[in-house]
Amino acid sequence: MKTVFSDSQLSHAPIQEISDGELKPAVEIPSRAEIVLKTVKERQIGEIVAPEEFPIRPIHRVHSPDYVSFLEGFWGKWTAAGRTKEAFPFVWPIRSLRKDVQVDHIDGLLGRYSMDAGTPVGEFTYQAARASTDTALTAAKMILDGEQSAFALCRPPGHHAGYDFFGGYCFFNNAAVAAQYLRDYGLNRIAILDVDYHHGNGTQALFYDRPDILFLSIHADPAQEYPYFLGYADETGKHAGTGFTRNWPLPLGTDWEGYSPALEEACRWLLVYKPDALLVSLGLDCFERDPISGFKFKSEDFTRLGQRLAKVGVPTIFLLEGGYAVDALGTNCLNVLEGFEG
Ligand code: SP5
Ligand code: ZN
Repeated sequence: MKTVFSDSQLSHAPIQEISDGELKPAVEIPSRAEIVLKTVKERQIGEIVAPEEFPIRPIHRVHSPDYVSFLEGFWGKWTAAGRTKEAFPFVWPIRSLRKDVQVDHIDGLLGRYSMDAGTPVGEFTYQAARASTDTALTAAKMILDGEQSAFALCRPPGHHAGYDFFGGYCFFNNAAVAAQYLRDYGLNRIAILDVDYHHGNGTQALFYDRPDILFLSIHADPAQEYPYFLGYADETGKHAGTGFTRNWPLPLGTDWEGYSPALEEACRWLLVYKPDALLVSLGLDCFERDPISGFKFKSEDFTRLGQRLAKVGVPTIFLLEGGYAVDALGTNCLNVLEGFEG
């Protein structure tokens, strides 16, 4: 299968992040993409192509124009306020505060358009996020042109980003933008299977009331893990989308044996739904040595995952999401892709 990637996705280079009551070295870093790219070359799974540059329209089909403008203009406003380093939001318009005021202060805007304080925003974040989404869209176009599979080496990741917010290291929801693009260009039913360790709250929320984009997610129980406020088993969609979202929250410590029954169920839903295309939100953070996660996948288990997905037998786009054990990330990612190719 072909891999899509652009060097400008490396320009977003966070230094630190806030977690566990500390400022720690950032984990969503450029070397993640570099090691995956290096392993793609070593294992020779196919050609590596640069993404096409898409206009803003496919992003506006999923994200609010004011949110997109905020990200685009962010660095100018931030530096005009005298700030020189990467930004973190720290105040949010929750519940009893006002949501109807138009804040203009950059600190207010950061809170207005974010879900957490763990996602640094820097000088090149917008540019890198656009390139990451271009990568996803280029892979989608390959499927429309008749390819059976494609690998979108997306970075920054996307699945936590929602209609008008960033968070969880995500800015534009690459999988969601690609799914909507496939709908807009002729496919009728799209399925998204999210196997990142964390629940894909952004993707779920974007399509929660729609039957044309099935969202399935297997992840750490949000009662015990980020993002805490979405991803429970009783979330199954609403209105016309009722029954078109499914979640399999699993306990910390889950290994392949504990995981595969959920994967089997998810694959059965895919067989029933018969999508025209499958998008896999491919996090590799279920790995046993992932520094921020609590599942117990071994590198071989990622091969099994790819093999199982191949049996679904649908044109498939893999989109990179999380995974922070950088030394093993190339191996684990390519194990999925090679398992899929057989
Ligand atoms: C795309 C993706 O995988 N985003 C994940 C964002 C998770 N951010 C919260 C990190 C919290 C880390 N807590 C680690 C506790 C381990 N001791
Ligand atoms: Zn994750």
